Amino acid sequence: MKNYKPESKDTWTGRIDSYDDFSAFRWHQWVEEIDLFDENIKPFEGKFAIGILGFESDIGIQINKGRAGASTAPAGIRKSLSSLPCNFPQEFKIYDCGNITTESGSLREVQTSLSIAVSRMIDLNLYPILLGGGHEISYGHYLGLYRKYATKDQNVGVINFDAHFDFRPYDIDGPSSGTGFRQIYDLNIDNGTEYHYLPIGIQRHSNTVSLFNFADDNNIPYILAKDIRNNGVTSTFETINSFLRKVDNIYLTVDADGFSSAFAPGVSAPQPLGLDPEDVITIIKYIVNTGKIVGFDIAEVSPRYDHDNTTTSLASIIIYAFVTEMIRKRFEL
Ligand SMILES: [Mn+2]
Repeated sequence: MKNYKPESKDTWTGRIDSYDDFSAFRWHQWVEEIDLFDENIKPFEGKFAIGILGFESDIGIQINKGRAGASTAPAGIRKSLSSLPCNFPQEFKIYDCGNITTESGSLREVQTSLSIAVSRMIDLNLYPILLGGGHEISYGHYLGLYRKYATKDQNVGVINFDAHFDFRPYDIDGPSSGTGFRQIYDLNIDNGTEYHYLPIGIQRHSNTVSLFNFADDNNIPYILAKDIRNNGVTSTFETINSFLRKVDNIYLTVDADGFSSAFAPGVSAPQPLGLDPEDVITIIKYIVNTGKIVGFDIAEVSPRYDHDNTTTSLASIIIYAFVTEMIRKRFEL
């Protein structure tokens, strides 16, 4: 497939405490690389497996006039994931499904490739965990989920941890990393399906008045980072609950610039203020327990601006928290 390459077999490496005691295993000992488009692959038949897919793209960030660097994040985040403990039942499997690259084609073509890969993962019964790449990952990821889950009476809502709304119009510069949720809006409007979007961690100083007006005019709820800071994480549950009641399926995305740069220095657009990772993990676990999340990703990590792997490490911990809670729910632990 265009813009797709499986991950090489020597990526997942690290310390080995034991070759046969599973309780001493780390993720790198449990990950299996697969070629998503190998015709001999059969759908996973066990209880729960995730598929990890990297999105090695800076294109959307460049169109958005941001600083490139996120295309190396999938490699950086995989490295951090490698050493995580295998804190799960052995029935749980992790497949590395490779990467979407930007070798040929425009952003739209790359997003199409991404959406095909996501749909293929769902056909193979692999739960999508995607590693961005710029936030242009969202339109491709969503499109792949939408194709599989959106029907006349099933919608696919979006929850986005982000300092930015990322729903700017794209009639002047075309789609970018800052327009994904407007493209998702248009996709739903064009198909007569419901649009549900909840951004969490919005900063007043990082979005124009026009974007707040767009949210208000379209009844799009949002949670400001400062409201979580001032009123505590439980103060968000009312807004989140009312959103959760309206959505059948959820695409969950985390933009690393939703966090303060104290926690996430290695991002495309650093934020002096921002969310505390502990609060984000609390909210993520809360949403996981609805059982409605159908795909998860983390975007905008930029290793070239990182300090001592702080941000790739944070990304891996967010993924670990998400996956661990998913496993707890799926295996009823
Ligand atoms: Mn974003």
